[in-house]
Amino acid sequence: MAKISLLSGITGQDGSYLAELLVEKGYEVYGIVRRSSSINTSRIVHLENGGKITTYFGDLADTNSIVRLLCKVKPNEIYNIGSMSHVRVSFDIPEYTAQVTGLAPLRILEAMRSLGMNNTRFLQTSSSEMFGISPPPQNENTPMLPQSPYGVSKLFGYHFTKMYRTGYKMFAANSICFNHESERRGMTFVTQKIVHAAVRIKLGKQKNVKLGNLEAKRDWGCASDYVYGMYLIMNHLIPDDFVIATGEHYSVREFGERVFNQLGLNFYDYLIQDDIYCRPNEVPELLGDSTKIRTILGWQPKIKFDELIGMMIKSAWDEEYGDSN
Ligand code: NAP
Ligand code: G4F
Repeated sequence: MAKISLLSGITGQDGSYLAELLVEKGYEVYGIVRRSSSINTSRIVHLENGGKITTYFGDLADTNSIVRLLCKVKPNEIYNIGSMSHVRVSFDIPEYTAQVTGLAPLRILEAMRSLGMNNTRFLQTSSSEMFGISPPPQNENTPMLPQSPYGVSKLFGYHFTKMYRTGYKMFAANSICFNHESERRGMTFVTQKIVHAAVRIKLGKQKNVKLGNLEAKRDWGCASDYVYGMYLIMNHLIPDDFVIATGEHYSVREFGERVFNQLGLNFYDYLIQDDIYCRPNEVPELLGDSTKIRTILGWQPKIKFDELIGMMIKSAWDEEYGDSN
C-alpha cells in the first residue's frame, strides 16, 4: 500500500517540488491549501489537474483545521513546509509570524500526540535564519542567535520539534535549510527580484532595480536539491536534525553582478539603493557546513551557483518575453 504524505505549504516553492518528488516515488500526497482571494495554486496546478495530489483547505493558524485534516488523511508522514517565510515582512507582522511560523509546528505535534499518532513521522522546515549573527560556517552545533521575528519563530518550532522527539519519543526531525532558490521562488525574495528585474530591463520593460543591503552573504542552493534532502531526513532510520547547504556563499552584490553579466548588462547602470528594503536587524553572513547530511545520508547538491542563476534567468526570460508578445 502506498504511504500517505501530508504537506503544509504545498502551494509554495518547496511544497510544489516536494509534492512532485513524492508523487514520483509512489506516495499518496495530500496538501493543505489556505484560502486566498486570488488563485494561489499556480505551482501545483499540473499535479492537481492530473489527479496526482489531493488538496484540502486549512490554515496553520487554525488548530481545528489541522486536527480535522490529520483525522481525515491519516498520514504516515507530515512535512510542515508552510510558514510566513519572508524575513523582512516578519518585522511588520511579528505576532502573525509567531502564530504561523512559530506556533504551527507545535499545533501539529500536539495534535499528533493527542490523536495517538505514534507511528506518524514529522519534519519541520527549520531555517539558517535561526543562526542569525553566529559567525560562519554554521552547522548543527553552532549557537543560534536569531535577529528577526521570523528567525525567533523558527527557533521556537525547532526546539519544540526536538522536545517532542526526546520527551515523547516521536519521529520529529528538523531540516535546517540555508537559502534555496529556483524559477518558482517568490518574486519578493532577492534572487528572483534581481533576475526578473534584469530580464525586464533587457527587454525594455523596466528601467532600474531598487535593492537594500548589498553586502549580506548567503549560501544559495537549488530548491529541488533541498527537498530531496528533506525526503532523506524523513526516511532516515532515526529522527535527527540536519543542516542542508552548499558550503559556498556570495554577497547580494555578487549575485546581482553575475545575473546582469549573464545578460550582457552592467548591474551598476541600473542599481538604486533604497533603505526601504533594509531590515532593523540584518543577518550578515550565512555559510552552511553540511558535513553531517553528506556523511550520514549521502546528500549532496547537484546544481551549482552559476547553473542556478542560468536556470532562473531562462525561466524569467520565457515568462517575461512571452508576456510582452
Ligand atoms: P514559500 O514559497 O513562501 O511557501 C510558503 C508556503 O506556506 C505557501 O504554500 C503558503 O501559502 C503557505 N502558508 C503561509 N501561511 C500559511 C497559513 N497561515 N496556513 C497555511 N499555509 C500557509 O516558502 P518556501 O521557500 O517554499 O519555503 C518552505 C519552508 O521552508 C518555509 O517554512 C520556509 O520558512 C522554510 N525555509 C525556506 C528557505 C528558502 O530559502 N526557501 C530556507 C530555510 C527555510 P500561499 O501559497 O497561500 O502563500
Ligand atoms: O532573499 P531574502 O529576502 O532572503 P532571506 O532574508 O535570507 O530569507 C530567506 O532565506 C532564509 C534562510 O536563511 C529562509 F528561512 C527564509 O524563509 C527566506 O527564504 O534576502 C536575502 C538578503 C538579505 O540579507 C536582504 O537584506 O538580501 C538582502 N536584500 C537586499 N535587497 C534584499 C533586498 N532582500 C529582499 N527580499 N529584497 C531586496 O530588495
